[in-house]
Amino acid sequence: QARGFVPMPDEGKIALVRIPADSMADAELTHQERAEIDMDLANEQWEHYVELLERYGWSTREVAAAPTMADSVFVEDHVVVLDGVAIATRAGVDSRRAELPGVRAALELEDVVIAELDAPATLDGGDVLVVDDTVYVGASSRTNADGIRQLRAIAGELGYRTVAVPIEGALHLKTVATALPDGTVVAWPEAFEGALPFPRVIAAEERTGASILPLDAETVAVAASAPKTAKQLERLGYRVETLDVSEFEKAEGGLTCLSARIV
Ligand code: CIR
Repeated sequence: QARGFVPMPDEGKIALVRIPADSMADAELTHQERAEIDMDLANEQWEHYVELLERYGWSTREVAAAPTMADSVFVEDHVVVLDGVAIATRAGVDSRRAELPGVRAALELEDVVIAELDAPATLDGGDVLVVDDTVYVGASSRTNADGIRQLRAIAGELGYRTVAVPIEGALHLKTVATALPDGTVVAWPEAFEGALPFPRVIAAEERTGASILPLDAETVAVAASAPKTAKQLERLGYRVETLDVSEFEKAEGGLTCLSARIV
């Protein structure tokens, strides 16, 4: 029995965030060339991001700053939440594993059950997209077969089915596919081998437009780098908030990875 789409309640939404590291210029890069990051601008963009979440009813919780951990702003990669169970992941690059204890400490303050993935599993939260009762997991350079197997076991106990999705030329599944509040997936088809696995899907007009962040049942945040996709989603009837995340895009991150939405 599919659980069907339940609109996000406006009360009680919690998102973990972590202030950008001063060392973000040293962020991991996989598919991109290094470009100079303006840290003042990055901090300003991050403040706007947090303000927007709060404007749409999210309570934000700050994970303790980690100034020497270049990628620590991308909290989403360390936790996958399914039905009140927060699964602490095991990051796909060694350089990012030290980010987890801070995220875990923040999770322990919340009303969630904590589960974890064990070695040799690797999985980044950016690879996990939940739509209705299906967990799509990117089989990326960060998420290995054991990570998918362990996630499938936990998700199965909670009543979800898990679908592994090979992706190419993109860091994470959610770099190239995210879901609108009604469960329709917005995707960048070129990053997928063969047919897209999602039952309801539209193609984003720009690549960065495939990484959207639902704010409430009527509103989505879209990166300022994807103006055509913003228009496309407005035509579908959504209110669109655009956010400039240029400095995070230089670190190969996008809108979703800047927070972990845990409730
Ligand atoms: C990394 O390579 O891990 C970071 N530079 C970017 C992580 C982006 N995370 C995400 O999209 N969930």
